[in-house]
Amino acid sequence: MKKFKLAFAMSIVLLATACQNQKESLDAVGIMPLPASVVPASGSFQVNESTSIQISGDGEELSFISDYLAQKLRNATGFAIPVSGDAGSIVLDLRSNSEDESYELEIGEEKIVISSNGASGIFYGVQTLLQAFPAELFSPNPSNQTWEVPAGKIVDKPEYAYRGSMLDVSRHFMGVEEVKHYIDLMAELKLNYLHLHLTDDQGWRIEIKSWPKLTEIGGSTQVGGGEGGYYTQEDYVNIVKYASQRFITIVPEVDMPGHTNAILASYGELNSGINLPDGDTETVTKSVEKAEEALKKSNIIREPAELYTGIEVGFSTLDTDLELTYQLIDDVVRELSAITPGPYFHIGGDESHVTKKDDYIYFIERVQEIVKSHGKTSIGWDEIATTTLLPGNVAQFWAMADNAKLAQEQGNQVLMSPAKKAYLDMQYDSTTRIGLHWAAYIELDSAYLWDPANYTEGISKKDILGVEAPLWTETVVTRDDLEYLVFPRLAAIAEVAWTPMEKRNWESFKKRIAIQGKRWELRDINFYKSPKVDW
Ligand code: TNX
Repeated sequence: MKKFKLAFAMSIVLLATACQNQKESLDAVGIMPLPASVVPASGSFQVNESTSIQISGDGEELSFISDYLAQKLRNATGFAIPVSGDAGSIVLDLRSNSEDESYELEIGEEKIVISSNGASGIFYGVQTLLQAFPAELFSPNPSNQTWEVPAGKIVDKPEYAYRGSMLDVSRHFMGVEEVKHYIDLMAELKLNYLHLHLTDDQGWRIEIKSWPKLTEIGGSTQVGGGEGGYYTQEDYVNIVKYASQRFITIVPEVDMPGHTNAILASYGELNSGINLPDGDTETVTKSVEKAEEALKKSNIIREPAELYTGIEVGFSTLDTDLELTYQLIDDVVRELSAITPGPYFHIGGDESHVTKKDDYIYFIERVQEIVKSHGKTSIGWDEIATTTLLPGNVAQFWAMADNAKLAQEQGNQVLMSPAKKAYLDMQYDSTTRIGLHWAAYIELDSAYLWDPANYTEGISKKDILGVEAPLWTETVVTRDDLEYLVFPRLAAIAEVAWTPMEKRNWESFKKRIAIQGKRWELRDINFYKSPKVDW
């Protein structure tokens, strides 16, 4: 009897070790966003002291990517991981130099090959490979363990061309290091556009050399009255470069003609004196009319507006009849376009509640021409679709389905950021410490369970440029605040934008996001532990 008990105990131990040694399958490692196709094979590849990286193909981009991969592997494993053009067990094979974002990742027992016709494809293949390792690979400290990836083949490409996020650096300013930290985390999710909301009523955050008071005065505060801040053009160039190395294009936004109190506080000569921060829309509109009449009758002396540190919206407007307004815009668009390599310039255009409709139309149409004259394509919040859009310009849907439809009818594409699904500043539920809830409470499953191509009547896949998740920062002060609202929802939005609808599945996402959670945890990312997930 004793013998039998012993044998039984031993077999349990053996079974347990066997289970432990049994490698995960490539389709269970938790790749985020889910690739288009994953075919697991038996066996695994092990990184050890003899592992090296071989690059095949040319260019600065490829050498950046190989260093990026080598650095991550070195940090975690402590191995040397040399990079060369001659030989290596991890091969980065850049076959041509197109814009191709698709890639193949083949993991065999002796060799790993990532191939693509574009450098961005190689970069995404690297992101996928890193996620195929144990989560500890993401720890900043080396750990002593085996570093294995299960064998198999992944063939992958994104569903949408534009996969983005937005940071509102106006309501609360965020320094260059904070933005870079955000870029790092975006890149891991294969996001490729970062929209910077650089100006709003509360603050102007980008140096404009020909209008220095925009930052001197307009950048001097923020929501709650803190000291604010701004990027010098050098800072901005630095961010643009850091992002582009990680295949992220910066989209600068200068919000106008509303959301412009910081401009009007900086240059009194631009202020028609009709911005009144309080009052509901109707009373504000009446005041506008009164003020306009007064302006016409008298030679009113223009005075700077007061700086604004509250969180109301819709009370300010540029003077659309004033030539100096367009001089300012031309200078701003010119200076900012010259340091923005990406194709887009975001002109805002939202919530101009105190701009008369005809003035708004005249203004947006004229500003689109200015942007075009500086070689850029305009994006604007969905309200701009109530004007005549230039071909190729993009309306960013956030609230009004009718506006998205107006853009589509004009033959223009829509960028999908429905506030009820994609707004990262919305609270998870009524107990969330920070955030707003005017559009919805957005739990993780809600952020995941929607289809951009089936969200708005009349807007289908071909009308959609992509998906963007904005973070408005009225209530976001620290890095912890930001991380808490952004993660894990940004991963959900990244998958909405990357993975074809027919492949997406909440149960699968739920399992993979728990693994992603470990990767974040190892770096002290303050993500929200949604009760919908078994973390
Ligand atoms: C609406 S969305 C705004 C922003 C606010 C945001 C808060 C949009 C185009 N305008 O000015 O920050 O709500 O959720």
